[in-house]
Amino acid sequence: EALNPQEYTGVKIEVTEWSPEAAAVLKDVVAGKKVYMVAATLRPETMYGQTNCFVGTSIKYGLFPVNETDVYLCTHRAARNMAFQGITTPAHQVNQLAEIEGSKLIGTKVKAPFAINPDVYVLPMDNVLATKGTGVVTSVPSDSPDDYATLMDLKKKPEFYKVKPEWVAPEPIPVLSTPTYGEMTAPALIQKLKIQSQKDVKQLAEAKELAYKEGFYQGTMSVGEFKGLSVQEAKPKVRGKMIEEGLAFAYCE
Ligand code: A2H
Repeated sequence: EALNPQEYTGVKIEVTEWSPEAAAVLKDVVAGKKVYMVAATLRPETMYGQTNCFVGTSIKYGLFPVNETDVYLCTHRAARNMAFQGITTPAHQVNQLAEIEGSKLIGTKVKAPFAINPDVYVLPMDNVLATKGTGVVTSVPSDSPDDYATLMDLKKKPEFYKVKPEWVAPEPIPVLSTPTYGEMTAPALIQKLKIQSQKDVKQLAEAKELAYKEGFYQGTMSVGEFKGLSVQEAKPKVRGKMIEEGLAFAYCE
């Protein structure tokens, strides 16, 4: 991977109401500031279909000032990369305001930019890697098999995962349509490959590959400003709009 840098879109998901556990740790530290959870995605064109924001419960997240008014929430590793990419100021400096465990963020209310239903919650996902992206994953269950499998688990066992049922979206939101799977690529593949839960990592890797190829090469947008355009054409356009509106930025690693 070191030889093949990945360009992500860092999506700014604004915190609108902390969970009680997060408020206890962070409220004073970020008083008067805007805090954004930053999710790294390779599929910016799917952001219309966000239904929640995932964190790893045992991952440690930091809060990092971007400028006078804004603060980013992500892993320290990602903040360091951002400081070296000129995303945060002063350049090359990582100034961590506070640290919080992912488990305490569960139930925090956030605003997902460009989402058709923007008011969503922070929920737990088992397979979030602390060593990739920002450690924050925005969930698009219509097009990401991992996201859909996790959503199924949370719906089936809310108590086990310590989430309130009302935090979990009842259904994925259609974003694009493909000839093979229609408007629900991820759910169709989950069914086809008989995936039971997020623990079926091997089949999920296969589903992810199939969903990505079908969506990218055969998909047509079914919602948003670029409705009717191919996914290939829409992808840079949606990304560009999000960046122009200050809702996202380029992030590499
Ligand atoms: B993608 P790659 Cl709709 N741990 O965004 C686990 N997964 C992570 C992560 C982390 N720390 N950081 C990012 N990701 C996910 C959207 C999406 C994504 C769709 C379909 C497929 C898809 C909505 N979730 O990814 O290993 C993020 O989920 C499959 C390629 O760098 C990010 O894009 O290739 C993707 O994995 C980056 O994975």
